[in-house]
Amino acid sequence: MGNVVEIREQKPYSQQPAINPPHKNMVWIPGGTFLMGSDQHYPEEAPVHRTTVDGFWMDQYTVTNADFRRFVEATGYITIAERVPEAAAYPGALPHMLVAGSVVFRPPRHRVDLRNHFNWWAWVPGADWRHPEGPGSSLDSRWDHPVVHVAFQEVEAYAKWAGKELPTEAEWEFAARGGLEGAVYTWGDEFAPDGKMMANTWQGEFPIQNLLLDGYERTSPVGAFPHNGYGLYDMAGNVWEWTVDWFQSHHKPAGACCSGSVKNEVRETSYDPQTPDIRIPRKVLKGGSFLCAANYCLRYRPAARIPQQVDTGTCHQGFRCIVRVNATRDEGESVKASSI
Ligand SMILES: [Ca+2]
Ligand SMILES: [Cu+2]
Repeated sequence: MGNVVEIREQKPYSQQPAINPPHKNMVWIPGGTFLMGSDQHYPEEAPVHRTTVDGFWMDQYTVTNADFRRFVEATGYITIAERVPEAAAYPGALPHMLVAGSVVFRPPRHRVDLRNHFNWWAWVPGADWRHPEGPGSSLDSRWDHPVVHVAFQEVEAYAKWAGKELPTEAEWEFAARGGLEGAVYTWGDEFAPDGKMMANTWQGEFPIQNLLLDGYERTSPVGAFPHNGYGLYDMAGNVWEWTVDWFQSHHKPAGACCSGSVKNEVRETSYDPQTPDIRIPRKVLKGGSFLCAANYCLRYRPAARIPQQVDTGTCHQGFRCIVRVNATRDEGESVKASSI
């Protein structure tokens, strides 16, 4: 056994000082044991439990429209929102739903029943990552905003293309907490310290009154708000972020206010109880979005989580990537060993 291996065993990667980011705009998340979840908010976040994650590198920013354009230009990738759904895959779907499109937030003019999310979510033909609010909208002033309307498979494809991976829910939450044990928000326990807005959320009465105290009605440029203790931006608000974990809950998700799963709602109501195998699995989204408001969905917190069907992107869902060191550990060791 060579010296190199012995040194590695004495000093695990997660405790090593981080010096060489594998890509630009990535920071080292040291890993450790932390209190995951919350007992003070929504039932799906409970119970608080100790969780341990290894160290890893994480994108400081969510993937932007400019980043995603580079991926699409290099690979020719066509997202789910840009494809016409196959009728066979959506039995019972109305013909007008079988067009390329995605789910967009449309603020109602009057106070509405908060129990019915169709009051503000609309299936919009032609909505996709290049047209966040549908035909007529564009990315002209939004190349530095998070890409949205991305379903899980394109997020996975992007990560692979970039030589990165997607975080687990535990890795994401550990990183979001920025070293603050048990704090409500990624920056502490007070929503707006000294009146300062720390994230792009919704201020006012959702969904009819947006006071715009943070300056943004929809997405904001990545990095527009202060970073957390690990140098990560937008770990609260702006857009929900995909993780690789399948959603599980001991409780029925309370409303799933922000999931915006209009298209899949159609599929669910068309389910034949005899064929449960056509159900669409759901992953955990983290971080909350510009649509999260205290009166309805206080989810711009690291413990918050909602389920989302893997085939569905919306106007307030994006992602960021990580790089795990153990994935390259063996390679690094053999390189090191052979150079001795
Ligand atoms: Ca806002
Ligand atoms: Cu929300």
